[in-house]
Amino acid sequence: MKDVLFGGNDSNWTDYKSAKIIVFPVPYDYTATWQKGAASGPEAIIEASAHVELYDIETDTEVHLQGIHTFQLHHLPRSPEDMTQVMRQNLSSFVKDGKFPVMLGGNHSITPGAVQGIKNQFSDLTVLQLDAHADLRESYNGSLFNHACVMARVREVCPAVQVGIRSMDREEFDRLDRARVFFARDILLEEDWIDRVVDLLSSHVYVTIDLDVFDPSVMPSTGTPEPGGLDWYQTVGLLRKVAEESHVVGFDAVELMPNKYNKAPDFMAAKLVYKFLSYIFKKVK
Ligand SMILES: [Mn+2]
Repeated sequence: MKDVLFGGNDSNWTDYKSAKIIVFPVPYDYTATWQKGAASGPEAIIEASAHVELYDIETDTEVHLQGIHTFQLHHLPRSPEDMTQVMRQNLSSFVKDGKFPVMLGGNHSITPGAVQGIKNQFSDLTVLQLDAHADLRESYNGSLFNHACVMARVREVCPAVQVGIRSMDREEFDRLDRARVFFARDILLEEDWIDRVVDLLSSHVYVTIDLDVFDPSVMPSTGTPEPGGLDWYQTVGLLRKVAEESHVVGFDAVELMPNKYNKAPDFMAAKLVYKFLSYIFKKVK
């Protein structure tokens, strides 16, 4: 991966020590089941981020002034088990150092290790998952850490709330905690869904955003695009409320599979990351 920095050259990128926000690109996709290509997701998001306006109208803030450090990992192991350990160790030191971590995937299998590392510091953690898929398979393709098992592993660490779900197999359906799942179809029909999601969260929250939670008409660049997804304002509406009502301690945006002929989804992913940071740090000012 090229040495590029989130937010582009004009943003207040800094060294690790003075930054409050750590952007951590994790170009991992060895466990992809259908289309490969998520490994180039982080670079595409960072490249697009240089074109996102640094001023956010809605919050009237410039969150980059908190200091953003783009952390470069020099060796990413191939096996999902070893990668999970690398995520756990790095995330644990980020939060110990008082940093706010943002992981850019790569495929979804980077999340359990991140959650394990953060849980060391925040014992009452809840994970909020935005995703088309339940990801509750016990194991897949011989691994407990395949992207299809992400939420099965997360739920061994802490409680989770699942939003935007619209695809799973029967075995996963039996494993759902129905009181903590918001199907995409129900979201379209219910007005109070955001409040009900927020009510289920604890005070410390980690958010994992699988970009396939969006409808493929607005986010076509994912490995497994599922019709019937969320739109931009539904998604940022939820993120805004979560940032206001809970203490978000980190998040990831995963599964971008860039298409060189359509850069709009890359820009959307970069804008989503910057927008969520603007909501989270609005309180800090
Ligand atoms: Mn998914």
